[in-house]
Amino acid sequence: METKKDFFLECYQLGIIKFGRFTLKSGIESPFYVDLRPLASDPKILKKLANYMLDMLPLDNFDLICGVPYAALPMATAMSLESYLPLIIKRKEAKQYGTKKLLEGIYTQGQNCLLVEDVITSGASLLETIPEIENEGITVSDIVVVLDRQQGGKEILENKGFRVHTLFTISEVCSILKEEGHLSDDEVERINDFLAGNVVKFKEEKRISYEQKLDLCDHSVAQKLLEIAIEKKSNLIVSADVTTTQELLALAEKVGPHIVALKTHIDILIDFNSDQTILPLKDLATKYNFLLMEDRKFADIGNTQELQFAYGMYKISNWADLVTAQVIAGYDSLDCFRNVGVVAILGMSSKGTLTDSSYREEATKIALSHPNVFGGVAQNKIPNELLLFTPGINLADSGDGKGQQYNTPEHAFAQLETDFIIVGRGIYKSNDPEKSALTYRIAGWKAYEQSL
Ligand code: S5P
Repeated sequence: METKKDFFLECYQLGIIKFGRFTLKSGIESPFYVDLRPLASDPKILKKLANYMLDMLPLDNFDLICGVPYAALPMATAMSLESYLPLIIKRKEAKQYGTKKLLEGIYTQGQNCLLVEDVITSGASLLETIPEIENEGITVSDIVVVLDRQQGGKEILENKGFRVHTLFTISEVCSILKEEGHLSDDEVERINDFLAGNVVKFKEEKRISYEQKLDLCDHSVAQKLLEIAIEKKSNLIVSADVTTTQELLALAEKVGPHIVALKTHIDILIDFNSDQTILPLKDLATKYNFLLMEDRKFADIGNTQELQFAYGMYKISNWADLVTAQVIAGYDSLDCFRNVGVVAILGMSSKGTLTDSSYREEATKIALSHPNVFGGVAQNKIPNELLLFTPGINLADSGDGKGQQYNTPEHAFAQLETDFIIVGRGIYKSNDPEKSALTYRIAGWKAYEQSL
Protein backbone atom coordinates (compact mmCIF):
# COMPACT_ATOMS: atom_id res chain seq x y z
CA MET A 1 0.00 0.00 0.00
CA GLU A 2 1.13 3.50 -0.76
CA THR A 3 2.31 5.45 2.25
CA LYS A 4 1.92 9.16 2.78
CA LYS A 5 5.66 9.42 2.20
CA ASP A 6 5.38 7.68 -1.19
CA PHE A 7 2.57 10.03 -2.05
CA PHE A 8 4.65 13.04 -1.12
CA LEU A 9 7.56 11.81 -3.28
CA GLU A 10 5.15 11.42 -6.17
CA CYS A 11 4.03 15.03 -5.66
CA TYR A 12 7.65 16.16 -5.33
CA GLN A 13 8.37 14.78 -8.81
CA LEU A 14 6.06 17.46 -10.17
CA GLY A 15 8.48 20.14 -9.02
CA ILE A 16 6.39 21.60 -6.21
CA ILE A 17 9.34 22.47 -3.98
CA LYS A 18 12.61 23.96 -5.08
CA PHE A 19 15.68 24.44 -2.91
CA GLY A 20 18.22 27.19 -3.39
CA ARG A 21 18.12 30.87 -2.63
CA PHE A 22 14.82 32.65 -3.18
CA THR A 23 13.79 36.18 -2.37
CA LEU A 24 10.24 36.21 -1.05
CA LYS A 25 7.66 38.96 -1.65
CA SER A 26 8.60 40.37 1.75
CA GLY A 27 12.23 40.72 0.65
CA ILE A 28 13.34 37.94 3.01
CA GLU A 29 15.64 35.29 1.58
CA SER A 30 14.29 31.77 1.82
CA PRO A 31 16.18 28.51 1.25
CA PHE A 32 13.15 26.92 -0.40
CA TYR A 33 10.23 27.81 -2.61
CA VAL A 34 6.86 26.09 -2.68
CA ASP A 35 4.29 26.15 -5.47
CA LEU A 36 1.61 23.48 -5.33
CA ARG A 37 -0.20 24.50 -8.51
CA PRO A 38 1.44 21.72 -10.59
CA LEU A 39 -0.53 19.18 -8.50
CA ALA A 40 -3.71 20.22 -10.29
CA SER A 41 -2.24 19.22 -13.63
CA ASP A 42 -1.95 15.56 -12.69
CA PRO A 43 -5.47 14.19 -12.30
CA LYS A 44 -4.41 11.01 -10.50
CA ILE A 45 -2.36 12.93 -7.96
CA LEU A 46 -5.07 15.54 -7.49
CA LYS A 47 -7.65 12.83 -6.82
CA LYS A 48 -5.36 11.11 -4.32
CA LEU A 49 -4.60 14.43 -2.68
CA ALA A 50 -8.32 15.09 -2.29
CA ASN A 51 -8.76 11.76 -0.52
CA TYR A 52 -5.74 12.26 1.76
CA MET A 53 -7.17 15.63 2.77
CA LEU A 54 -10.68 14.27 3.33
CA ASP A 55 -9.34 11.40 5.42
CA MET A 56 -8.08 13.87 8.01
CA LEU A 57 -11.53 15.31 8.67
CA PRO A 58 -14.81 14.50 10.36
CA LEU A 59 -16.89 15.15 7.27
CA ASP A 60 -20.24 15.26 9.07
CA ASN A 61 -19.30 18.69 10.38
CA PHE A 62 -19.55 20.38 7.01
CA ASP A 63 -22.30 21.51 4.66
CA LEU A 64 -20.07 23.20 2.10
CA ILE A 65 -16.50 23.27 0.85
CA CYS A 66 -14.56 26.23 -0.51
CA GLY A 67 -10.99 26.76 -1.74
CA VAL A 68 -8.95 29.89 -1.07
CA PRO A 69 -8.32 31.37 -4.52
CA TYR A 70 -6.60 30.41 -6.73
CA ALA A 71 -4.28 27.48 -6.00
CA ALA A 72 -6.75 25.67 -3.73
CA LEU A 73 -9.69 25.93 -6.15
CA PRO A 74 -8.94 22.70 -8.05
CA MET A 75 -8.17 20.96 -4.74
CA ALA A 76 -11.53 21.99 -3.26
CA THR A 77 -13.27 20.93 -6.47
CA ALA A 78 -11.62 17.51 -6.37
CA MET A 79 -12.52 17.12 -2.69
CA SER A 80 -16.09 18.05 -3.48
CA LEU A 81 -16.26 15.40 -6.20
CA GLU A 82 -14.81 12.76 -3.86
CA SER A 83 -16.99 13.63 -0.85
CA TYR A 84 -20.16 15.08 -2.40
CA LEU A 85 -19.72 18.16 -0.24
CA PRO A 86 -21.22 21.01 -2.30
CA LEU A 87 -18.64 23.48 -3.58
CA ILE A 88 -18.90 27.22 -3.30
CA ILE A 89 -16.53 29.57 -5.06
CA LYS A 90 -14.88 32.50 -3.41
CA ARG A 91 -13.94 35.36 -5.74
CA LYS A 92 -10.75 37.29 -5.24
CA GLU A 93 -12.45 40.58 -6.04
CA ALA A 94 -16.17 41.31 -6.03
CA LYS A 95 -17.74 41.56 -9.47
CA GLN A 96 -17.99 45.14 -10.63
CA TYR A 97 -21.44 44.51 -12.10
CA GLY A 98 -24.58 42.48 -11.41
CA THR A 99 -24.82 41.01 -7.91
CA LYS A 100 -21.33 42.15 -6.79
CA LYS A 101 -21.22 38.89 -4.88
CA LEU A 102 -17.95 37.59 -3.40
CA LEU A 103 -19.31 34.07 -3.01
CA GLU A 104 -20.77 32.09 -5.88
CA GLY A 105 -22.78 28.89 -5.72
CA ILE A 106 -25.71 27.63 -3.72
CA TYR A 107 -25.61 28.17 0.03
CA THR A 108 -27.83 29.31 2.87
CA GLN A 109 -27.09 31.22 6.02
CA GLY A 110 -25.99 29.16 8.99
CA GLN A 111 -24.22 26.49 6.96
CA ASN A 112 -20.71 25.44 7.99
CA CYS A 113 -18.05 25.57 5.30
CA LEU A 114 -14.78 23.65 5.18
CA LEU A 115 -12.00 25.89 3.88
CA VAL A 116 -9.21 24.47 1.74
CA GLU A 117 -5.79 26.10 1.41
CA ASP A 118 -2.70 24.92 -0.48
CA VAL A 119 0.07 26.41 1.64
CA ILE A 120 -0.12 28.16 4.96
CA THR A 121 2.68 30.59 5.79
CA SER A 122 1.68 33.55 7.94
CA GLY A 123 -2.03 32.77 7.57
CA ALA A 124 -2.67 36.22 6.04
CA SER A 125 -4.70 35.06 3.05
CA LEU A 126 -6.90 32.87 5.26
CA LEU A 127 -7.42 35.74 7.69
CA GLU A 128 -8.59 37.81 4.75
CA THR A 129 -10.83 35.11 3.27
CA ILE A 130 -12.59 33.90 6.41
CA PRO A 131 -14.42 37.18 7.26
CA GLU A 132 -15.54 37.50 3.66
CA ILE A 133 -17.22 34.10 3.92
CA GLU A 134 -18.58 34.77 7.39
CA ASN A 135 -20.10 38.04 6.13
CA GLU A 136 -22.43 35.91 4.02
CA GLY A 137 -23.75 34.22 7.16
CA ILE A 138 -21.70 31.06 6.69
CA THR A 139 -19.59 29.71 9.53
CA VAL A 140 -16.03 28.45 9.25
CA SER A 141 -14.70 26.08 11.88
CA ASP A 142 -12.09 24.03 10.06
CA ILE A 143 -9.36 24.68 7.55
CA VAL A 144 -7.55 21.94 5.72
CA VAL A 145 -4.10 22.69 4.31
CA VAL A 146 -1.76 20.70 2.09
CA LEU A 147 1.53 22.13 3.35
CA ASP A 148 2.37 24.07 6.48
CA ARG A 149 5.48 26.21 5.94
CA GLN A 150 5.68 26.43 9.75
CA GLN A 151 5.97 30.16 9.88
CA GLY A 152 3.32 30.82 12.49
CA GLY A 153 0.12 30.89 10.40
CA LYS A 154 -1.33 27.69 11.85
CA GLU A 155 -0.89 28.90 15.43
CA ILE A 156 -2.43 32.31 14.70
CA LEU A 157 -5.53 30.66 13.27
CA GLU A 158 -5.73 28.11 16.07
CA ASN A 159 -5.52 30.92 18.61
CA LYS A 160 -8.56 32.44 16.93
CA GLY A 161 -10.41 29.18 17.48
CA PHE A 162 -10.12 27.52 14.08
CA ARG A 163 -9.13 23.88 13.70
CA VAL A 164 -6.29 23.62 11.20
CA HIS A 165 -5.59 20.23 9.64
CA THR A 166 -2.33 19.99 7.69
CA LEU A 167 -1.35 17.10 5.46
CA PHE A 168 2.39 17.88 5.38
CA THR A 169 4.72 20.18 7.27
CA ILE A 170 7.89 21.54 5.75
CA SER A 171 10.04 19.78 8.40
CA GLU A 172 8.40 16.44 7.63
CA VAL A 173 8.92 17.01 3.93
CA CYS A 174 12.58 17.97 4.47
CA SER A 175 13.31 14.85 6.46
CA ILE A 176 11.75 12.72 3.70
CA LEU A 177 13.84 14.51 1.09
CA LYS A 178 17.00 14.19 3.17
CA GLU A 179 16.35 10.47 3.62
CA GLU A 180 15.97 10.12 -0.13
CA GLY A 181 19.20 12.00 -0.81
CA HIS A 182 17.58 15.10 -2.32
CA LEU A 183 18.86 17.44 0.38
CA SER A 184 22.30 17.83 1.90
CA ASP A 185 22.99 18.33 5.62
CA ASP A 186 23.88 21.95 4.86
CA GLU A 187 20.56 22.58 3.19
CA VAL A 188 18.57 20.96 5.99
CA GLU A 189 20.45 23.04 8.54
CA ARG A 190 19.71 26.22 6.60
CA ILE A 191 16.02 25.33 6.32
CA ASN A 192 15.80 24.65 10.08
CA ASP A 193 17.53 27.95 10.71
CA PHE A 194 15.03 29.70 8.49
CA LEU A 195 12.09 27.99 10.20
CA ALA A 196 13.47 29.00 13.58
CA GLY A 197 13.02 32.58 12.42
CA ASN A 198 16.68 33.37 11.88
CA VAL A 199 18.00 35.32 8.94
CA VAL A 200 19.53 32.59 6.85
CA LYS A 201 23.21 32.71 6.18
CA PHE A 202 23.84 31.51 2.67
CA LYS A 203 27.37 30.28 2.42
CA GLU A 204 29.61 33.12 1.36
CA GLU A 205 32.67 30.98 0.69
CA LYS A 206 33.84 31.57 -2.82
CA ARG A 207 34.28 28.81 -5.31
CA ILE A 208 37.24 29.08 -7.60
CA SER A 209 36.73 30.52 -11.07
CA TYR A 210 37.30 28.81 -14.42
CA GLU A 211 40.40 31.00 -14.83
CA GLN A 212 41.79 29.73 -11.52
CA LYS A 213 40.91 26.17 -12.51
CA LEU A 214 42.97 26.64 -15.68
CA ASP A 215 46.04 27.03 -13.48
CA LEU A 216 45.09 24.05 -11.37
CA CYS A 217 44.12 21.45 -14.00
CA ASP A 218 46.92 20.46 -16.31
CA HIS A 219 45.21 17.88 -18.51
CA SER A 220 44.98 19.28 -22.04
CA VAL A 221 41.27 18.34 -22.41
CA ALA A 222 40.42 20.04 -19.11
CA GLN A 223 42.21 23.15 -20.31
CA LYS A 224 40.39 23.09 -23.61
CA LEU A 225 37.00 22.73 -21.91
CA LEU A 226 37.76 25.59 -19.54
CA GLU A 227 38.92 27.80 -22.39
CA ILE A 228 35.70 27.12 -24.30
CA ALA A 229 33.64 27.82 -21.17
CA ILE A 230 35.33 31.17 -20.66
CA GLU A 231 35.09 32.10 -24.33
CA LYS A 232 31.44 31.08 -24.82
CA LYS A 233 30.31 32.05 -21.31
CA SER A 234 28.79 28.61 -21.04
CA ASN A 235 29.09 25.63 -18.74
CA LEU A 236 26.45 23.64 -20.52
CA ILE A 237 26.88 20.12 -21.85
CA VAL A 238 23.94 18.76 -23.76
CA SER A 239 23.29 15.07 -23.45
CA ALA A 240 22.17 14.02 -26.93
CA ASP A 241 20.33 10.84 -26.01
CA VAL A 242 18.64 10.50 -29.39
CA THR A 243 18.55 7.34 -31.46
CA THR A 244 19.12 8.42 -35.06
CA THR A 245 22.01 10.16 -36.77
CA GLN A 246 19.64 12.71 -38.24
CA GLU A 247 18.33 13.70 -34.81
CA LEU A 248 21.84 13.80 -33.39
CA LEU A 249 23.16 16.10 -36.10
CA ALA A 250 20.05 18.30 -36.04
CA LEU A 251 20.39 18.68 -32.26
CA ALA A 252 24.13 19.41 -32.50
CA GLU A 253 23.44 22.10 -35.09
CA LYS A 254 20.82 23.73 -32.88
CA VAL A 255 22.60 23.61 -29.53
CA GLY A 256 26.18 23.87 -30.87
CA PRO A 257 26.57 27.64 -30.30
CA HIS A 258 25.57 27.29 -26.64
CA ILE A 259 27.56 24.32 -25.39
CA VAL A 260 31.07 23.41 -24.28
CA ALA A 261 30.58 19.75 -25.14
CA LEU A 262 28.04 17.42 -26.66
CA LYS A 263 27.61 14.23 -24.69
CA THR A 264 26.72 11.13 -26.67
CA HIS A 265 25.66 7.57 -25.97
CA ILE A 266 26.84 6.51 -29.39
CA ASP A 267 25.60 2.93 -28.98
CA ILE A 268 21.95 4.00 -28.85
CA LEU A 269 22.01 5.14 -32.47
CA ILE A 270 20.11 2.71 -34.69
CA ASP A 271 21.94 3.84 -37.83
CA PHE A 272 25.50 4.53 -36.71
CA ASN A 273 27.90 4.91 -39.57
CA SER A 274 31.32 6.34 -39.10
CA ASP A 275 31.27 8.48 -42.26
CA GLN A 276 27.70 9.67 -41.93
CA THR A 277 27.55 10.09 -38.18
CA ILE A 278 31.01 10.98 -36.94
CA LEU A 279 32.40 13.06 -39.81
CA PRO A 280 29.53 15.58 -39.86
CA LEU A 281 29.45 15.58 -36.05
CA LYS A 282 33.13 16.47 -35.92
CA ASP A 283 32.52 19.23 -38.49
CA LEU A 284 29.80 20.68 -36.26
CA ALA A 285 32.09 20.43 -33.26
CA THR A 286 34.71 22.45 -35.13
CA LYS A 287 32.19 24.90 -36.54
CA TYR A 288 30.67 25.70 -33.13
CA ASN A 289 33.74 25.02 -31.00
CA PHE A 290 32.57 22.25 -28.68
CA LEU A 291 34.11 18.95 -27.60
CA LEU A 292 32.70 15.46 -28.02
CA MET A 293 32.11 13.55 -24.82
CA GLU A 294 31.22 9.88 -25.20
CA ASP A 295 29.36 8.76 -22.11
CA ARG A 296 30.39 5.10 -22.47
CA LYS A 297 30.83 4.56 -18.73
CA PHE A 298 33.46 1.88 -19.29
CA ALA A 299 33.33 -0.61 -16.44
CA ASP A 300 35.56 -3.56 -17.27
CA ILE A 301 39.14 -4.76 -16.89
CA GLY A 302 41.74 -2.70 -18.71
CA ASN A 303 42.18 -5.10 -21.62
CA THR A 304 38.47 -5.25 -22.43
CA GLN A 305 38.08 -1.50 -22.06
CA GLU A 306 40.99 -0.97 -24.42
CA LEU A 307 39.18 -3.07 -27.05
CA GLN A 308 35.86 -1.34 -26.41
CA PHE A 309 37.58 2.02 -26.68
CA ALA A 310 39.55 1.51 -29.90
CA TYR A 311 37.79 -1.30 -31.75
CA GLY A 312 34.28 -2.42 -32.65
CA MET A 313 32.14 -0.34 -34.94
CA TYR A 314 32.25 2.86 -32.88
CA LYS A 315 36.03 3.29 -32.63
CA ILE A 316 35.54 5.80 -29.85
CA SER A 317 39.25 6.53 -29.58
CA ASN A 318 39.16 7.99 -33.12
CA TRP A 319 36.76 10.78 -32.38
CA ALA A 320 35.91 11.37 -28.71
CA ASP A 321 37.71 14.18 -26.89
CA LEU A 322 36.63 12.85 -23.52
CA VAL A 323 34.95 9.72 -22.21
CA THR A 324 33.28 8.68 -19.00
CA ALA A 325 34.54 5.62 -17.15
CA GLN A 326 33.63 3.84 -13.97
CA VAL A 327 36.56 3.28 -11.65
CA ILE A 328 35.12 0.04 -10.33
CA ALA A 329 37.89 -2.03 -11.94
CA GLY A 330 40.65 -0.05 -10.25
CA TYR A 331 43.45 2.36 -11.11
CA ASP A 332 45.17 0.32 -13.83
CA SER A 333 41.95 -0.18 -15.78
CA LEU A 334 42.14 3.50 -16.74
CA ASP A 335 45.58 3.29 -18.34
CA CYS A 336 44.14 2.48 -21.75
CA PHE A 337 42.50 5.85 -22.25
CA ARG A 338 45.38 7.59 -23.90
CA ASN A 339 44.80 10.71 -26.03
CA VAL A 340 41.46 11.46 -24.40
CA GLY A 341 40.44 12.91 -21.10
CA VAL A 342 38.61 10.68 -18.66
CA VAL A 343 35.74 11.83 -16.51
CA ALA A 344 35.35 9.27 -13.75
CA ILE A 345 31.92 8.31 -12.49
CA LEU A 346 32.20 9.01 -8.77
CA GLY A 347 28.55 9.25 -7.78
CA MET A 348 25.35 8.77 -9.72
CA SER A 349 22.18 10.81 -9.87
CA SER A 350 19.70 7.95 -9.76
CA LYS A 351 17.61 6.89 -6.81
CA GLY A 352 19.12 4.02 -4.84
CA THR A 353 22.56 4.30 -6.45
CA LEU A 354 25.26 2.21 -4.77
CA THR A 355 27.81 5.01 -4.97
CA ASP A 356 27.75 5.71 -1.23
CA SER A 357 30.24 7.94 0.53
CA SER A 358 32.89 5.25 1.09
CA TYR A 359 32.76 4.24 -2.59
CA ARG A 360 32.97 7.87 -3.65
CA GLU A 361 35.94 8.47 -1.39
CA GLU A 362 37.92 5.58 -2.88
CA ALA A 363 36.86 6.44 -6.42
CA THR A 364 37.92 10.06 -5.89
CA LYS A 365 41.37 8.95 -4.75
CA ILE A 366 41.83 7.05 -8.02
CA ALA A 367 40.49 9.98 -10.06
CA LEU A 368 42.88 12.39 -8.35
CA SER A 369 45.92 10.23 -8.85
CA HIS A 370 45.41 8.90 -12.38
CA PRO A 371 46.98 11.12 -15.06
CA ASN A 372 44.28 10.28 -17.64
CA VAL A 373 41.48 11.47 -15.37
CA PHE A 374 40.71 15.18 -15.16
CA GLY A 375 37.17 15.20 -13.84
CA GLY A 376 34.36 13.41 -12.13
CA VAL A 377 30.63 12.96 -12.49
CA ALA A 378 29.06 13.39 -9.07
CA GLN A 379 26.20 14.79 -7.07
CA ASN A 380 28.46 16.14 -4.33
CA LYS A 381 31.49 18.41 -4.07
CA ILE A 382 34.80 16.99 -5.26
CA PRO A 383 38.35 18.34 -4.87
CA ASN A 384 39.22 21.47 -6.84
CA GLU A 385 41.88 19.64 -8.83
CA LEU A 386 39.12 17.77 -10.66
CA LEU A 387 36.44 19.32 -12.86
CA LEU A 388 32.98 18.42 -11.66
CA PHE A 389 30.29 17.37 -14.12
CA THR A 390 26.74 17.28 -12.82
CA PRO A 391 23.96 15.47 -14.67
CA GLY A 392 20.41 15.30 -13.35
CA ILE A 393 19.71 18.94 -14.17
CA ASN A 394 16.26 20.06 -15.18
CA LEU A 395 14.46 23.33 -14.63
CA ALA A 396 10.97 21.90 -14.99
CA ASP A 397 10.98 18.44 -13.43
CA SER A 398 12.33 16.87 -10.27
CA GLY A 399 12.40 13.32 -11.61
CA ASP A 400 11.51 11.17 -14.60
CA GLY A 401 9.59 8.34 -12.93
CA LYS A 402 12.47 5.99 -13.80
CA GLY A 403 14.77 6.81 -10.92
CA GLN A 404 16.41 9.94 -12.30
CA GLN A 405 16.52 12.75 -9.75
CA TYR A 406 16.76 16.33 -10.90
CA ASN A 407 18.17 19.53 -9.46
CA THR A 408 18.41 23.07 -10.77
CA PRO A 409 21.60 24.68 -12.14
CA GLU A 410 21.38 26.99 -9.12
CA HIS A 411 21.60 24.01 -6.77
CA ALA A 412 24.48 22.46 -8.72
CA PHE A 413 26.57 25.63 -8.53
CA ALA A 414 25.60 26.91 -5.09
CA GLN A 415 25.68 23.58 -3.27
CA LEU A 416 28.05 21.40 -5.27
CA GLU A 417 30.30 24.04 -6.83
CA THR A 418 29.99 22.16 -10.06
CA ASP A 419 31.88 23.15 -13.18
CA PHE A 420 29.63 21.78 -15.90
CA ILE A 421 25.95 20.96 -15.97
CA ILE A 422 24.71 18.12 -18.14
CA VAL A 423 21.19 18.48 -19.51
CA GLY A 424 19.45 15.84 -21.60
CA ARG A 425 15.67 15.73 -21.81
CA GLY A 426 15.32 19.28 -20.50
CA ILE A 427 16.71 20.31 -23.89
CA TYR A 428 16.34 17.62 -26.55
CA LYS A 429 12.74 16.83 -25.57
CA SER A 430 11.69 20.46 -25.45
CA ASN A 431 9.68 21.98 -28.30
CA ASP A 432 12.51 24.33 -29.12
CA PRO A 433 15.89 22.77 -28.19
CA GLU A 434 17.82 25.80 -29.37
CA LYS A 435 15.86 28.13 -27.15
CA SER A 436 16.03 25.70 -24.22
CA ALA A 437 19.79 25.37 -24.66
CA LEU A 438 20.05 29.14 -24.47
CA THR A 439 17.87 29.17 -21.34
CA TYR A 440 20.04 26.53 -19.61
CA ARG A 441 23.21 28.25 -20.78
CA ILE A 442 22.07 31.55 -19.28
CA ALA A 443 20.82 29.87 -16.09
CA GLY A 444 24.06 27.89 -15.76
CA TRP A 445 26.27 30.91 -16.33
CA LYS A 446 24.27 33.08 -13.95
CA ALA A 447 24.44 30.36 -11.29
CA TYR A 448 28.21 30.09 -11.83
CA GLU A 449 28.70 33.84 -11.52
CA GLN A 450 26.53 33.97 -8.41
CA SER A 451 28.62 31.25 -6.81
CA LEU A 452 31.85 33.20 -7.33
O1 S5P B 1 24.82 9.85 -12.52
C1 S5P B 1 24.58 10.06 -13.70
C2 S5P B 1 25.59 10.04 -14.66
C3 S5P B 1 25.29 10.34 -15.96
S1 S5P B 1 26.58 10.52 -17.08
N1 S5P B 1 23.33 10.37 -14.10
C4 S5P B 1 23.01 10.65 -15.40
O2 S5P B 1 21.86 10.95 -15.68
N2 S5P B 1 23.98 10.59 -16.37
C5 S5P B 1 23.67 10.80 -17.80
O3 S5P B 1 23.22 12.14 -17.98
C6 S5P B 1 22.57 9.89 -18.34
O4 S5P B 1 23.11 8.71 -18.90
C7 S5P B 1 21.91 10.76 -19.40
O5 S5P B 1 22.59 10.62 -20.62
C8 S5P B 1 22.13 12.18 -18.90
C9 S5P B 1 20.92 12.77 -18.19
O6 S5P B 1 19.84 12.93 -19.04
P1 S5P B 1 18.48 13.64 -18.60
O7 S5P B 1 17.59 13.46 -19.77
O8 S5P B 1 17.97 12.93 -17.38
O9 S5P B 1 18.84 15.10 -18.36
